[in-house]
Amino acid sequence: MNKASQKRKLLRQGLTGSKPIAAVGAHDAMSAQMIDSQGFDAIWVSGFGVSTMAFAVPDANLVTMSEALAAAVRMDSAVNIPVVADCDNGFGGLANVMRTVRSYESAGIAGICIEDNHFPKRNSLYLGESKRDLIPMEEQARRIRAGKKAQESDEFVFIARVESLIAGHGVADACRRADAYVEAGADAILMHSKDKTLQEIEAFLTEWQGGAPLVAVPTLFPDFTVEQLHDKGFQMVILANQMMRASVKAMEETLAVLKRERKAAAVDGTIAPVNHIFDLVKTKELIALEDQI
Ligand code: SPV
Ligand code: MG
Repeated sequence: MNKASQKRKLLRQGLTGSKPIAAVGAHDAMSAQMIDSQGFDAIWVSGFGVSTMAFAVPDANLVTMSEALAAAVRMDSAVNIPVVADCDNGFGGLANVMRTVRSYESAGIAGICIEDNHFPKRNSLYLGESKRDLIPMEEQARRIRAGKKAQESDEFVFIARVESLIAGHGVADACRRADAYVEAGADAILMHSKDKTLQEIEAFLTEWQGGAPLVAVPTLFPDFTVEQLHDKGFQMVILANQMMRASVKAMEETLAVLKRERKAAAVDGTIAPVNHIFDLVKTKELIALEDQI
């Protein structure tokens, strides 16, 4: 079995297993490698993270499909665990969704996630208007059906993301959309929410009859552990942006000290030693290999 097949199998097993999948959001190959080496189950290629850290642009469909795919491929080659790539709204209409599926599948990515936000999207955590339109449910189901038809193997995983609770359409709409997307062939449903109290999510979990594994992104209900969310009914939990935020804070703090002190030694005690960086990318092993050949 090749590596892509193995990772897809792992992801599928995780989605139906007795334990939750704990995924962490990465924004580049090194953050992905660190997540893998800490023993997490999957990498989430965060669109927010890639937009911010690789391009310094808002998470608003400014990164193209090819740029997002290249970022996902770099992360995938740095890890042994499955990679689930955030593909926003599929980068356009129905044909874009089909091309996205084909491109990510043939590049060896384990799975993708596509949301029902209109192009150009806004990040779901951005506090703007309280209610906004989504792609009509039938149209999004048509796109999911087309995407599933476009995939070559049965192994590739398509997660459909429902934005009803984020966009102010309520629990009944969330249930209808989850049903429609499962019916269209989605392998799992990501039910996004920014309700800190978890009331809407709890109502959805009570009302929805099910039919596919559920995925949560608990950025705005951060007090629940992966296991607690699993007990509530989520099979996969994505800690989506903590690595990006950790990096930004560390870099800002380091720069503030460098700006003030104007000498390298001022930050030496709080940053990673150079040898640790060499170790992270296996520099010694590379040199030994070169010497052997
Ligand atoms: C991302 O990480 O890009 C996500 C999750 O889509 S969220 O930022 O919560 O929308
Ligand atoms: Mg995103």
